[in-house]
Amino acid sequence: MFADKSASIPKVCYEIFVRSFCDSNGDGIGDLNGIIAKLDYLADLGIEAIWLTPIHPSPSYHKYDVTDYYAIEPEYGTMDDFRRLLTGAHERGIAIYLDLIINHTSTLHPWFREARKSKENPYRQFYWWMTEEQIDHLGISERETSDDSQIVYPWHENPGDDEKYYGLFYKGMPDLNFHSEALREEIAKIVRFWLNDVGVDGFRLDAARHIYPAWDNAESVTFWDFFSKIVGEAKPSAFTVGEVWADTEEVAPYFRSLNATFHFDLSFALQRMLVAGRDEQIIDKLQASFQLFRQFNPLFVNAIMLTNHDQERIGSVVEGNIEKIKLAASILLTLPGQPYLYYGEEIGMLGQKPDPHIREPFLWTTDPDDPQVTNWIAPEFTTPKTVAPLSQQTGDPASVFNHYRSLISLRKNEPALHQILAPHIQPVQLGDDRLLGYFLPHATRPLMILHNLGDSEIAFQIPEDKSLLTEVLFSTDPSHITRLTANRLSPHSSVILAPERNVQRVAEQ
Ligand SMILES: [Ca+2]
Ligand SMILES: [Ca+2]
Repeated sequence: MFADKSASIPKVCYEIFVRSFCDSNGDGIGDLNGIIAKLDYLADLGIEAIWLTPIHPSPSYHKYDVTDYYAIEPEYGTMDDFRRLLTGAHERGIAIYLDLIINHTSTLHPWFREARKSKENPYRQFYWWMTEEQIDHLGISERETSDDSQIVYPWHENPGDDEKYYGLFYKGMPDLNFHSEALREEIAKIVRFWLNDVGVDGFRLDAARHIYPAWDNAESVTFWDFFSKIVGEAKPSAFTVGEVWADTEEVAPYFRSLNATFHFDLSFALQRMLVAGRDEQIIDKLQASFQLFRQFNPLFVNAIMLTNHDQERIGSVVEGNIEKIKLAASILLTLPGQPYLYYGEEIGMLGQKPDPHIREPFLWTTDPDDPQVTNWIAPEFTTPKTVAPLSQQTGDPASVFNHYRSLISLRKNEPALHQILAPHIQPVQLGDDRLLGYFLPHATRPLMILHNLGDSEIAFQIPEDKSLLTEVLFSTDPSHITRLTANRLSPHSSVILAPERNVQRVAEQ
């Protein structure tokens, strides 16, 4: 049931919020040709897969409410542009994942325009409809808010209709009802179109846990079995990564059919840890979640991130502290799994809610009139005054950008660092919760990683069985360049240690 895709699983991925990344035609809106122009940049950074936020026609700026699943949003380009993007990415060994939003459509989608006309309309069954009495009878007129939806009253008025429609996120986004076989067939056609006719490499699956509403939620996991079967039949190599924004326990069953799911619990734990400057047994928690995931799929892919387009940017979480921004990257890029960088993290972009401001324009150069820089929104957090633009960072060995670039390169070259399938990690006890230590067992070359989360220098004691790991592969502490010189780490610094080569050679003889 689980195909071995290890050889082709991208090692480092990158989420692009299309509207903000790069503009190619001077209208201030990021577009597909802008992304094509930056493929060399992404390849040089070491990216092997791009998750594009939605590119289908949609009335909103974020485009998570689709009106046509077969077309490209005109603001972003044409189908020809998209095909050229795909070709260009593939030439550079970069996969393209589409953001597929099938929990809901826009109210302007032709299906809903039809459905709302009458109860007899054949598209009526594509959505959820109930009278006030039915809603009250089932006790579902209100819901508890969740991390991904603040909506309390999910039933919305259709003028002149005694039935209301269900829209979990917003009245402009009616939820689709997958009890409809006709709808399932439409979704299958859409999947085949993008995988086979166009040739994308996979999907990021929006709102995967909400596919069925709370009162029917057991069906949500089962739905993805159906969906994955279609994907597997259309293109066995295609990759799926689900947004299951919930506790690890609720996430685990989705591995039954999806290749990967995003690890939200880890993302928030990393953020808390960086803010507090203290470990919260994060490695033990990771081990426990791996054990849980394995029960549903021995080849689970843990999709890890610091933040995404729905969370405040990591740069702002750590209040713009460059050392902590680098520390965050050092942790993310040394943990097992498949990391997803959110565009701009690699230059230390800042951003706080409301949502548009965690999605501000990428800062390519210092030129205030640089036509590549999008300007659909006036940035409040990421400006040349607060964040060094990329052009300033590329030549600076101490920049956030070069930190990311070196770590990504190391991750891709060290087998212990890019354990994606069947990952192994063990905590290393250092006797101080301001320190985070872990060991990555590996037959080729095991590694030990140490981070000082605190803001003062800390001395530590390395456990006896790890005492031979003294060769420095990477360090942000200037006192440890090639070897671990003393058992001390400077504030917010990290070291990646391997067994010393001489010792390794003796041991092998
Ligand atoms: Ca444009
Ligand atoms: Ca739903």
